[in-house]
Amino acid sequence: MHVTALAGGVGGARFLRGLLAHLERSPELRDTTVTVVGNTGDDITLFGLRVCPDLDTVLYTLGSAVNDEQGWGRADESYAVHTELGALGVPPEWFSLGDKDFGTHIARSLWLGQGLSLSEVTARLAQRWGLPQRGVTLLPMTDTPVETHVVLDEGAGPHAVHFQEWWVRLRARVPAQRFVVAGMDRATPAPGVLEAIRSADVVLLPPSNPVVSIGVILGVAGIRDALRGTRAPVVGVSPLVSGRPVRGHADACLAAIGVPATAGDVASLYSDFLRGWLVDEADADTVVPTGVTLRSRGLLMTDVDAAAAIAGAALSLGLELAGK
Ligand code: FO1
Repeated sequence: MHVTALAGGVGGARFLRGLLAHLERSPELRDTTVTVVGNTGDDITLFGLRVCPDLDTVLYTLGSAVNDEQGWGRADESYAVHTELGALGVPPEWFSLGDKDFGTHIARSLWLGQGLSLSEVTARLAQRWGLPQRGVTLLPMTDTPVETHVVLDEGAGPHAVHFQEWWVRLRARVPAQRFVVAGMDRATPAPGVLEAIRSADVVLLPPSNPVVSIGVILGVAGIRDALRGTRAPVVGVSPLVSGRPVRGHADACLAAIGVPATAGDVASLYSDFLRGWLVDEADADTVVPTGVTLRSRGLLMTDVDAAAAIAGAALSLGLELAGK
């Protein structure tokens, strides 16, 4: 069996870690392969290095190397380079890159500079973290450099900042007017992305941010059409519980696009291809688009076991909808 998942940052990575745990614990599912299509809208160039936070969060989480408390970056990390850059007055001081994490960005930037595509670089990094051995292929949504920018209207009037500046420095507290993904007009899906969606048995949408993670992936030409056309049921997991994001600032992102922060309204964003929607038991009475099968259960990914149960429930719903 083959499962394809579209993933953003921490929520996506934790869900995928749960999915792998579920597959590895279920004898009948053990041969399942998983393709992850990762968001690259969060990418940023800092100190001349290309940083891909969402891809790295998936790599480190599946490679058992993530800082579990913060959900991103490496465990047992030190910050000597970051501190030295601060002493030198080299901005930005608000974005912390650890020393081990710097290694990833140096290798990635070196390989990109040698002419490798982001897909090829990501495959090398995935090897480092043992993903292929676990049946996982991690693909960036596109090899074209893209960056999400956030249009704000504060102080000097409308101006745009990089997504990371809004998310990390401003903590999404300044209302976003809109999101603009620079480079998206030229972006084409990375090799294998459309095939992975078209040939999947089930497509999963983890509880990732519906606007700046899943929404950005859906903006790459051809991906939305592939989801509409695939024979695989597309099943999603709500990133909201009782109208609040489990983590992150999905509510602020939904406000910017004028969508109410409810589990049902997030499902409506996917109504042209969604077949199944898993919500928290607190949202069991939410209204979903016609034709979407709604299921409810606890959705807090408090540990790997909880995430495995949630991923297992999403996969079971997909298999049921596929008649398998
Ligand atoms: N998030 C923060 O809140 N503060 C940081 O300093 C920070 C640094 C960072 C470095 C590498 C990386 O891969 C992720 C990092 N994140 C940081 C997380 C990141 O900003 C976001 O959580 C994602 O981009 C949203 O999916």
